[in-house]
Amino acid sequence: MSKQKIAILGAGPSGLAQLRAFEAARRAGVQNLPEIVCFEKQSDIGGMWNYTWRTGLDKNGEPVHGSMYRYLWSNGPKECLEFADYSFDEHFGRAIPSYPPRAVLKDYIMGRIDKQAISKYVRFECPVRWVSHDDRTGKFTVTVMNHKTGEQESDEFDYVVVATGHFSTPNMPYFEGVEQFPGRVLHAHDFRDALEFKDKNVLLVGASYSAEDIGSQCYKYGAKSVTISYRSNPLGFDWPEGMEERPLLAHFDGNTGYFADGSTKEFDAIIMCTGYLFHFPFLPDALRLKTHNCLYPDNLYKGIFYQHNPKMIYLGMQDQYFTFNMFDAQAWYARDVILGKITLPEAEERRQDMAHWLDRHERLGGCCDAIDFQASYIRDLLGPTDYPEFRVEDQAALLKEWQQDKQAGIMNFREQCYRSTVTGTMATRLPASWLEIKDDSLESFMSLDFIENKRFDK
Ligand code: FAD
Ligand code: NA7
Repeated sequence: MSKQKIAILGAGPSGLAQLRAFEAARRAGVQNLPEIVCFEKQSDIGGMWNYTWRTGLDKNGEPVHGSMYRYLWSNGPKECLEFADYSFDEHFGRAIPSYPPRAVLKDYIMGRIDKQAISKYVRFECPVRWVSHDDRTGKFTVTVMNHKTGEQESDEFDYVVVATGHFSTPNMPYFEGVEQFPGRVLHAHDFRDALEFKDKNVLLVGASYSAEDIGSQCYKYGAKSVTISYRSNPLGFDWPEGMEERPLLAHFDGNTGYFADGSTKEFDAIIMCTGYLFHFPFLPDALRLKTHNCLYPDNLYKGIFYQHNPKMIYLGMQDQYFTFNMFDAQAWYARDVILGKITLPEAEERRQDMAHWLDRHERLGGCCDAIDFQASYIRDLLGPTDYPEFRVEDQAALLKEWQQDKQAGIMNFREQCYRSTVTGTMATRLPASWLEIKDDSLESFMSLDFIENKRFDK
């Protein structure tokens, strides 16, 4: 029998999790592993965690994937994204604080990957152009643009794993008068450096993670004022002086914004923190996941297998409280289905399973409920695979503490410390406040004198 072939689209944390899952099987002595090709648009692995100064198009004329910005620090405790098979202790050799900057987290993600071992699977600068499925042969054809050779290439595969992320294509609303606004209007996707907004009156539209974090960044790096405009609910934090929330923007007149409560304010810049579109321009209707950002997209059995063609596998398509270890749980499960260790039930049974989760999803109350929901989703995946235990329910408890810590102080929650559920190590403390530490490079962060946390255990 010829070897099965798998295409992994994207080498961010989700695609890397899939590569790692097969690598773990290889190390465990599993024979006849499938042939794997991972197609990556960028010239390196790491996905969203690759900071790029570019906006718009990349050097090959492809849409820039990156939405991360300078000075970005983890927005949740690192203890809730720790890989179960590669701890922070193993990587850094000592305890570090719970909220590292982007470069530190990227270093950790990269540390698990044996670059030499995986480089033989990853084809860089190869954006996927199209995927089709032949119902007669049961095979997929994946067509990519190989920017290194300047040629388009096609190959056949038995499975396709879509790991292209979903925080890259801006959802950009229109507000009347915005075309006459005299200052800069950008989406969070194109935000790079908070210093650009020093001494400026900045308006952020949207009331979720991007608004909260970009707003805090702008405050930290000297914006004159930060106004966050919400559509449904305010973020509701106790903002420092100079930051405020207002209801939805109605329209602009020149540089004046008019809000739903009748209030007005003048602005120098507008940042649309209005979320992202699920965008798969390389997929035909029959294979394409259609959803908005939520914890349980419909038509994905186990949150992974596309109902209409379960050999079409999606990783990381959920809204995320959990990230890296959830992608791992998904990748290990997908691997075991591909290897035939787990048998997928028939379509009707898959539909019933999804209906159960969708019903629970529909009835979710607040964020604690949502955290428990995602934890039990992960627990459901962990059961049948050999992914190491990481006490996901204890991590859910930490995520609830994180929520409370943010309520207690949106500008200093990153000074809190949590205990690893993987190693039991207590995080060290930052030697100064988050607002004071402005250099976020790996070298600078790792040279800080972290404070041992023997007595302080939340
Ligand atoms: P991505 O990281 O987006 O990777 C997808 C990969 O697919 C990319 O390498 C991309 O180049 C590639 N790709 C896309 N299209 C194609 C194509 N057509 N062909 C080939 N390759 C393609 N998570 C946290 O845990 N903590 C945080 O603090 C945090 N902060 C965040 C801040 C921002 C601003 C954003 C946008 C996200 C943040 N996240 C955070 C979530 C983050 O998205 C995940 O941590 C993680 O990067 C998702 O991994 P992924 O592999 O699913 O997607
Ligand atoms: P999210 O979490 O999807 O949130 C999008 C926000 O944008 C949300 O508050 C929406 O309001 C708001 N929104 C969307 N459309 C509009 C319009 N038309 N007008 C006003 N407000 C709007 O995206 P984020 O970018 O914050 O976070 C995504 C990831 O990036 C996250 O994982 C982070 O780690 C970084 P709603 O509440 O729906 O009314």
